[in-house]
Amino acid sequence: MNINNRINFDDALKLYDMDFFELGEFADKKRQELHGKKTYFNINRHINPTNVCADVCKFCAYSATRKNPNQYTMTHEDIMKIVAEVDAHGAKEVHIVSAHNPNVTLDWYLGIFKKIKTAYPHLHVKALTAAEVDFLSRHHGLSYDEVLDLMVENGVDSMPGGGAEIFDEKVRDYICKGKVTSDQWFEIHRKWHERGKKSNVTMLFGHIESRENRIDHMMRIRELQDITGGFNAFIPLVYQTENNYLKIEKPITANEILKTMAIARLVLDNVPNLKAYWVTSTVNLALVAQEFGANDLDGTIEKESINSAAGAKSANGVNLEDFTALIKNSGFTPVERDSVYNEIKVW
Ligand code: V47
Repeated sequence: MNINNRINFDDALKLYDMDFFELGEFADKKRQELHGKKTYFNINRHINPTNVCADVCKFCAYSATRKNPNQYTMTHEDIMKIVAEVDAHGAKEVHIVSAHNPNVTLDWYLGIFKKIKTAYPHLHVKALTAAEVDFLSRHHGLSYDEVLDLMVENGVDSMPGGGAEIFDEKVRDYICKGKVTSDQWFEIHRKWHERGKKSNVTMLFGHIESRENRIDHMMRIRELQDITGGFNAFIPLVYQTENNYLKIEKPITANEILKTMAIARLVLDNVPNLKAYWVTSTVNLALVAQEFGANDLDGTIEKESINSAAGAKSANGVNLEDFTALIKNSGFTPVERDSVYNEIKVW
């Protein structure tokens, strides 16, 4: 196999039947060609300001309108208090993602970014998934362009990759009917990239989707990336099974997760970074994923509410010293990066 040749749908699917370790070696070769032994991470904090949601995604355990009776909506003051703490801890990025709350104003969603950027201009604001952009557009009668312009004006630096779930329309309809469609998700990211901005793209896998659905998901990403080059990282999110309405027969195996990572590294030849998001894969598997194509482990996170609501052990993040030691002890070089992958420090 020549890892520099573009892989088509059928060949990508066949990679699942390849010898596990041979596949890993191919992905590792590609990873080393791009990043050597460097594993990137950043010092960041996830803030999830409200869990009140107008949408009803079956996989979500975070939304207060489903099984979670504990509704909350932070005030701007609450959020600014958290930002002050995380800035004092040396975080470089705040990753702000909310549910789709119909009870708050547009200024509640957008004005907070301006407040953060005014008080902490050095902090990178990664905020609003395409699903939130679509919700704000529908709820406030604005076009996508108008919402995206307001994001830029208020200081959003980059967009996270959430809300992508699985792009196949049939599966998407089953797991999250009514929220942003696949075409709309891509339209929003295309428009964001056209503004000279970067974003990420996720894939929620390990539930009812097929291998074909995963490859199709990757192909659609590769297609837009050929046009805009705006995606920084691909982030496969392993489905967490607790406290939600999407029941599955068997949880996905570590073997299948690592194969999917490796295939993503090979298929997404135009997306520079593959993130093993330790929150959903566990830290241990994320460390192994470094040998299956992953070159980024996200960050220390500090607090996280969306995935931990569904069973992930990420509610309180990880300690920086432990995190970098684990990367080193697994044979890789921990490199602290900023949100757009400039290197800050080799640990
Ligand atoms: O879009 C919801 C997912 C996402 C579950 O861009 C679940 O750097 C697993 O997008 N099991 C939000 N996943 C998180 C996200 C993200 C995370 C880290 C980094 C970046 C980035 C983006 O969490 C949602 C949804 O796909 N999610 N429920 C669940 N039960």
